[in-house]
Amino acid sequence: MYDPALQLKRIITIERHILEEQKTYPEATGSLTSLLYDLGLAGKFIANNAARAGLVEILGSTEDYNVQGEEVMKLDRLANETIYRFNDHTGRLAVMASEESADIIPIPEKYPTGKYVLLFDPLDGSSNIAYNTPIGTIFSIYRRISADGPGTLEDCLQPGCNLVAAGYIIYSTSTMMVYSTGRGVHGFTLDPGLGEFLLTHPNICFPVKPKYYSVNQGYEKYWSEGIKRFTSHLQGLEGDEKSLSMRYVGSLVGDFHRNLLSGGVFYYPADSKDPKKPAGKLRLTYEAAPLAFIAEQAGGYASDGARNILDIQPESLHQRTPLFVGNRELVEEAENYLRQYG
Ligand code: AFP
Repeated sequence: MYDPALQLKRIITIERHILEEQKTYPEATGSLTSLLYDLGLAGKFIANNAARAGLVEILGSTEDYNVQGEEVMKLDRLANETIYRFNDHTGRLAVMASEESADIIPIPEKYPTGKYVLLFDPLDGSSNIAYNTPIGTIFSIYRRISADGPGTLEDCLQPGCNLVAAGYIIYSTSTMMVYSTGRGVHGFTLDPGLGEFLLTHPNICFPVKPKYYSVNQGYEKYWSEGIKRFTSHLQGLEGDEKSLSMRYVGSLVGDFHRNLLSGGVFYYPADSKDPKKPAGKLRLTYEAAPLAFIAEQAGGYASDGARNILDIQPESLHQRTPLFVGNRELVEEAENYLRQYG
């Protein structure tokens, strides 16, 4: 029988969840809690605009190029601006860095600085905007290294193992925010009627039996022998193993999220396609490290093919890295193939 009291008891908003997590850290000041909440708010704002993109004609190119030389879509700019504006004045951050900006983003002098550092990819997978396929925002939160005053480049160039929290917001059939503060991975679905993120996926772990592998197989001719053999292995062509299904959206958040829930491995290896990008396309700080943190918290693993992504000390803000992420045993198999065949 429908029991409204029981129904209401089951509803856990993201605010309540974050606050309850905060209680487990007696020394917490509430700053991280508010920062995560503000990121959720920015996510709602971006989701709202993404859903109306076609209608309000904000979809389309700004005919501008970002620091990666990629075309900047209008929605990218809006997402970038949204995250910056929601966080520049709160006194929680020392500095920010965005995939869309060449340099670190200082906190305006008129506002106080705080103890955290925010790195973000405002709208990952933006070449998918025009096709109604999933896109996402990825964020990373570190503690500042510098003592006080304006944050520095060094604050932003920390290895993933220093992450305090990381997460993503996926804009798709529904909008979801998935985050971890190092105590498991939790997913919240936006209820569009309430305008609230509600806990729908507590304690997400990679299923033991993986279902999918995700890679842009169109680039096979640019791959090393090790990547080719690893892929044949996943296809069940080496020996009499079962094959995995292949799924690739071309939007990292979409591909990662699906594999997190279904089990599998995503990889964007180093290839010989573009001599200017020998380490592949993905960025260590904005994409690989935060997803590696989520993956580890969900029982998985992320590697650049030879070492744990979380151990890599970034040397520059927009550094690229090969990325293998998903079920631990699949990523370790990738490492073995690369070790053996290069
Ligand atoms: P865009 O933001 O330009 O769409 O790039 C998305 C992305 O950085 C990442 O989300 C995808 O996994 C990857 O690139 C797809 O790259 P390919 O189109 O080369 O497969």
